[in-house]
This record gives sequence, C-alpha cells and structure tokens, in this order.
Amino acid sequence: MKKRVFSGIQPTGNIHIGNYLGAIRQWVPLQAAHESLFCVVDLHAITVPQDAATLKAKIRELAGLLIAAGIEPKASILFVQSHVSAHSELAWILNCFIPFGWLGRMTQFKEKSQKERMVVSAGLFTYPALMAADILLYETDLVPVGEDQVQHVELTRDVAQRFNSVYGETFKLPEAFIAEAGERIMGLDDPTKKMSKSETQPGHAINLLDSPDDVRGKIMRATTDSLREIRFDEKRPGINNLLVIYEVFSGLGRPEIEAKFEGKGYAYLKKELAEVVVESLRPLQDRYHKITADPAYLDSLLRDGAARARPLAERMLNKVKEKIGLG
Ligand code: ATP
Ligand code: LTN
Repeated sequence: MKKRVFSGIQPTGNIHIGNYLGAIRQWVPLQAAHESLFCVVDLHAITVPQDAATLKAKIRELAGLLIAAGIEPKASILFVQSHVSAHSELAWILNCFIPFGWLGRMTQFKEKSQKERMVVSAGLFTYPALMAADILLYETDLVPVGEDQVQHVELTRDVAQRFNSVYGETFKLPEAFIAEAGERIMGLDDPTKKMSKSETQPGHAINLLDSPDDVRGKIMRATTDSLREIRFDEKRPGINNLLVIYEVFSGLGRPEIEAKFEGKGYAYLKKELAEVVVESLRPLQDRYHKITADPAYLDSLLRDGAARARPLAERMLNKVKEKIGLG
C-alpha cells in the first residue's frame, strides 16, 4: 500500500524561501512514491482579517507557485480547501473533541494572538482543529511541514487517538515529516525570529517571486555579527542562517562550504549566496509566469483537484458522522 501524504499552505502574504525550503521542496520528491494531496488552505487564511480581492488572487498565485516548484497536478491532488466542504464539517466535529486547554498551549496561537493588534478571532484559536480535519480526512500517513507545525501535527494525533478510544478505530495517526536542513529558516533582518509571511518589514524575507535585484539587496543587508569566521554555529544565528540557506540551495555539504568560505569576508559570502538564490529561483519564476498566463487552465486544474479530493473526504466524514450518531 502506498503511503498518503498531505500538506497545506496558507494563501496569505508572499511565499518565501522558508516556506519553500522547509515545506514545499520536500513535497516534490514525495509525490513519486506516495499518494499526495496538497492543499491551499484558504479557510485557515481567514483566521486573521483578509481583503477579499487579494485573497482570491493569492489563492491562484500560490497554486501557480506550487506547480512551478514541481507539484504535478495530475499525479498529486492539488486543491483549494474551501472547495471541499468536508473540511469545515469535520473541523466542527473535532472542535467538540479537543479540550480547550490543548488549544491554549499552541505556540503559534500564543505568538499570533500577541502580534495581532486587532481582535483575535475564535477561528485563530480553533485553527488546529481545522488543520487536524485536513489531515485526518484523508487517512494521512505523512505530513511534510516546517518545524513550527510539529506541535499541530501532534495535536492532530492526540485528537485522533481520543476519538478512536471512544468510538473505535476510525482515524489513522499521522506523523510529521521534517526536512533534514532548512526546517527553520530565520528572518534576514532578525535571525532570532522565524522567517514568516506575516512579518512585513522590507528586509525580512526573500520571496519566491522577488526580482534578482531585490534578492541581492535583501541578502547584502542581512543582519550578521561582528565576528569574522564563517562557519555553521547556531550560537551565531545571522551567519548560521545564511549558511543554511546556501547549503540547501547549493546542495553542497557543510565541510565543503566552510572550506569554500575560509578566510573570506561576509560580503563575499553574501554575494555568493545571492547568486545561488537568484539562479535557483530563476527557473521556478519562469515556470510560474508560464502557468499563470492561462488563468482558466489553472482554475480547471484546481476544480479537478477538488473533484478528486471530495469523494475521499466525504467517505471519512460519513464514517465519522455514523459513529457519533449524527443525522
Ligand atoms: P505565517 O507566519 O503568516 O503563519 P508562514 O510563513 O508560517 O506564515 P504557512 O503558510 O503558515 O507560512 O506555512 C507553510 C509551510 O511553510 C509550513 O509547513 C511551515 O511549517 C513552513 N514554514 C513557514 N515558515 C518557515 C520557516 N521560516 N522555515 C521553514 N519552514 C517554514
Ligand atoms: N497550519 C499550517 C498550514 C496547514 C497544514 C494543514 C499543514 C493547514 N492545514 C495540514 C499540513 C497539514 C501552517 O500554518 N503552516
């Protein structure tokens, strides 16, 4: 039996190299050996305020970027979360099985609710129930995500186990699948914080659609330290982050990289890094522009993805409803 892979990404802000290196890049090779579903999680996006026209555009942009990054919409199932209503329905049901206290312990909620200057929605609090629904609907084995999402995958396992212990074997227990390198890319302006779409300072993130000049400018301005030596060292977050980005984009090993930069200055490292990033993003950006030149085709791919996801999701939802005595 092939294993099932499921992952999701929010159509908010600009997709950055943290999303790419920590998550999307892992998805591509998984498609060959597994049955994979990749979801543009627009219902998660509305847990914080969104402008309607921007959200709609971002959903297509993200789908285009995923295909450009190597997701094959025919081999995998690529779809938009709100197109399959079973996600909302199962999320509600799971909400009723998740103890309130579990949600209050989620690091992402604590961080985001502090950052939001506006009223924090109840949706932001129950966000992990929707994520658990996404995963559990498809009997998922592996969830390839960045390090920040591991806690949510663990909550998913916990609620699945809780449900199974009351109603008998229903949900499969999923496991997080974390990249070996690049699982936590830090902000260029502040390497003590994870690179994040919701941080909007100009030098924070390298976005997948940034122009070569933007990439160069952001890297040249990245925060480092006042030491000289160039080596991997987590105690020096600025230089370490630049080296990790170099490592994953170049595919070189750590000893090779340290040898290459031995005795060299930070400006040299930054220049070399900028070129590796620009050259890695170029083919992806070319593919993105080709794919999004035909919006009707892109929409048809997403419709087809939802049509393939829907029966799988509904089967599980009906099983759950039956077990708990609904309807
Ligand atoms: P936000 O900070 O606004 O929530 P985000 O940048 O975390 O957005 P998501 O859509 O929440 O983006 O995440 C998509 C995927 O990218 C997830 O699997 C997440 O773990 C991964 N990811 C996000 N930021 C990073 C990062 N800095 N390093 C590695 N992986 C990341
Ligand atoms: N919460 C995730 C996005 C997400 C997801 C999922 C990831 C929603 N549903 C299911 C994996 C599986 C995030 O913020 N990065």
